[in-house]
Amino acid sequence: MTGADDGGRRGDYGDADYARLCFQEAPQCSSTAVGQGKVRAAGGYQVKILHDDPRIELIQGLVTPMECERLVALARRKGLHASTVDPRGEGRSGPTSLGYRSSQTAWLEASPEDGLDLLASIDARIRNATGYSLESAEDYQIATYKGAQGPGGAEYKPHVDFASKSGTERGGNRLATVMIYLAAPDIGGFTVFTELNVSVAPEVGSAVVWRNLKGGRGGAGDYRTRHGACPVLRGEKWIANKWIHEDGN
Ligand SMILES: O=C(O)CCC(=O)C(=O)O
Repeated sequence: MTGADDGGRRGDYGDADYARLCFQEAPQCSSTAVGQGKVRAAGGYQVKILHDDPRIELIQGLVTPMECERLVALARRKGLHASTVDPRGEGRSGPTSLGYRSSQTAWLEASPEDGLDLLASIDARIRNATGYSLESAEDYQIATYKGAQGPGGAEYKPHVDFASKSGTERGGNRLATVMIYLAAPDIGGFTVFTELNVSVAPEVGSAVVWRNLKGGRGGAGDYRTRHGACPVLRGEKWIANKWIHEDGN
């Protein structure tokens, strides 16, 4: 599935928890300092449990630094465009950024030109580490955020990843999100879960994973998973999103 918009779901502006997590607490904490500090092994990876319910996990070293660089190069080659979102959260109807998502994105399709060998290999690792089927997953969305001091650093304000209306998504709703950090900025760019008081420092090659629907397939959207990407203040941040849908899971 390819599209100009990412189906991202609108959040609120002027969010106090977002600001607090991004600007007051984030500089002191990182994925190693937040959460309950529990670790488990899955599919040969070390998985840090950042939050229990809903479960937010960090799969460490899912992708090597060289592979991260290759994904960035593939996205540059494909061409990056201003990120867009679905204003109503009803499907993939964009395109607009509505002033709350200021990253740039490219979609890598399962084709040799887009690095099929690498994408298929990462698919297999995600399957092993999470147990999810990727049968109805979307293509990899690569996104980049450019840094700037003060206002202007690219960000993605708080939102949820699921669609508010069921039945509007091909393959069902977005059951789970796997978000891989491909490049970490010098300052800023934490991923913050505003309802859970969790902030995650970008760690190259690691992936944050969470389930968007309560109880899994057929469940209602879990608004506790509301999250945002804090402004990047210096340097550049790159991520790869893999949205796993309900069908096959
Ligand atoms: O970049 C991040 O840390 C979060 C990205 C995100 O929430 C999204 O792309 O939906």
